[in-house]
Amino acid sequence: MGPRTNLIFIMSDDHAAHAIGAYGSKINHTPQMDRIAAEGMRLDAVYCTNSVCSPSRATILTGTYSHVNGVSSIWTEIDYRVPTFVDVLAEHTDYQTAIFGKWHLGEDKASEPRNFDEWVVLPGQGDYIDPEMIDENGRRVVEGYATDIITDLAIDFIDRRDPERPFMMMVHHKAPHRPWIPDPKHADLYADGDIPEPATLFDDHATRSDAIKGVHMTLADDMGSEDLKQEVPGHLRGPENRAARVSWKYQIYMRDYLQTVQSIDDNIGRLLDHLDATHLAENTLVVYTSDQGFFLGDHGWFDKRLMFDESLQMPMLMRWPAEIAPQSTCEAIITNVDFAATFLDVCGLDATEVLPTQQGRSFRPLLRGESPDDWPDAAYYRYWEHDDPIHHAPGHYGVVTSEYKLIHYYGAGLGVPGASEKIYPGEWELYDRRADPAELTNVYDDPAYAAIRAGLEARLHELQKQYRDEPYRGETTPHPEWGPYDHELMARIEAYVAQINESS
Ligand SMILES: [Ca+2]
Repeated sequence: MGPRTNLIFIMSDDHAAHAIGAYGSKINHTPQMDRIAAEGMRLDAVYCTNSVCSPSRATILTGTYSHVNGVSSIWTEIDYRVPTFVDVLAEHTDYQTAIFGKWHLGEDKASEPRNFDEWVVLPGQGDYIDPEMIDENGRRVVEGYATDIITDLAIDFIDRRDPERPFMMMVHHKAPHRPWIPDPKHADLYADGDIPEPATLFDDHATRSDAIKGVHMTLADDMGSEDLKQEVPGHLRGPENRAARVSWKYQIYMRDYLQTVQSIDDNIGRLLDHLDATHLAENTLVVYTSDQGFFLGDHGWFDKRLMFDESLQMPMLMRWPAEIAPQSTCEAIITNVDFAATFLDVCGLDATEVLPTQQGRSFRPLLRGESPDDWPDAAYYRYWEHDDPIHHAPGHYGVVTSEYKLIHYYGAGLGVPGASEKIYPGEWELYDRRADPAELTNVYDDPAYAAIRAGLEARLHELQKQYRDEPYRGETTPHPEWGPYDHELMARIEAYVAQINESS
C-alpha cells in the first residue's frame, strides 16, 4: 500500500464557472485554475442543492440537504444536528485537518468549526482588507489582503504538519463575494471598459413566472451605489436610460469581480507551486470549487439563489495524478451532497458505514473514468429563503436532468412579515436544456411537453421522498428553521435590512 492521499479543498465564494478559462470563459483568464484542469479533470455538471453560502457549506460538511442539516439560509448557524465528514476523520483516522478562511456557519461557540486540528476563520462574511479573524484563542486583525492571508495560512500549515500522517485542508476564500474589493495590485486588469457582455444581459423574462419577474437582483435597478462604489451619473438614470445604465454598471461590476478572481488564481498558483516544491503533488487531491455559481449579468441579474444554470452550477476542477487522467472531463450529474462521501472515500473510509446520516454517493469511480450504470440521472434542488426581503427570490424546488429542468415556485410573499401565502398561488417553469441552453423559454404550458412534464413531476416527487423532504402544502409545510413562522428570525432579518438601508 502506498502513502495515503492528502486532500486540499479550495473553495471560493460566488465564483461562477463561466468566469474560469477551463470552462470557456469569454471574459477573463485563469491560468492557475486551468492548470488544475489540464493536469486533472473538469467536472461539467456539479450542482449545488440550495444556491446560497451557508447552506452549501453545511451540505458539503455533512453530506445532507438543508432540510436535514437545518442550515437552510444565510441566517441560520450550524447546530451539528447531524455529524460532518470532519468528525468522522477525527474519530476513525489520524488525518490532520485544518480550515482557513470563510466559515459563515455561525460565530457562537456552539457553531464554530468542530473537530478540525487547526482553524482560523473569518467572522460572518469577512472583510477583504485587513480582516478580523477568529481562532481558538479569540479574535485578532490580520493585516493584508484576505486571499493572500488565507493562502499564507494554508502554506504554513503544510510546512508545519507532521509529515508522517496525511492531511485534509479546507481553504475557503472570501472572494469573489460582494462587495468585490480587489487587491490594489490588480487595479489595471479589465479596466478598459470592454468586457464582453453576456448574450442574455437584456433578457426580457417574457415567458417566466411572475415570481421570477419580481426578484430584486437586476443590474438595472437593484445594483446600487454601494456595490458600484460610486453614484450612478444623472444621464444614466430613469427608465429611458435603462440599457445604457445596465451596460455601464456591467463593466464596473465585472471589472471588480474579475479582479478579485485574479487574486484567487494567483494564490492557487502559489499553493500548487508549493506542492511541487514539497513533492506533495503526486499524492494530493487538489479540488477547486465555489459554494455556488453567480449571475454575471446573465438574464440581467447579479447574485444567485435561483435554479438557472449560472447560479446552480458549481465549478469543479480536480487534480490527483494517482487516479485522475490529465485533461479529462466528466458530464455526470453530481451535487454538493455527494462531496462528503467522496472525500471520505478518498481518505479510505466508506461513508455508508461511518457517516450513515449522509445522503450522497461517492463519485470517486467517475474520477477514475468509470461510468457506473446506476449513477443518478437527476438532481433535486430546494431554495428555502422564502421571498427574502433583500432579493425577493421565491422559495422553490425542482429537478434537473441533462435534458430538462422543472422548477416549482411556491414561496413568494412568505418572507414578508404579515404577508400570507394566499397572495401567491405558486407557479411552474420547464426548460428544454438541449433546445434552449440559455433557459430563455419556459415551456411548462406547451402541450408538446405534456408527457415530459408529467415524467419530471413524478421524478421530483420520487426525489423528495428519497431525500426525506416534503412537497409544499401551505402554512403547515415543515421548514427547517422557521416552522410556519419564526418571529425571532424575522425580527433579525428586518433589523439587518434596516441597517443596510441606513448605510446605503
Ligand atoms: Ca456564496
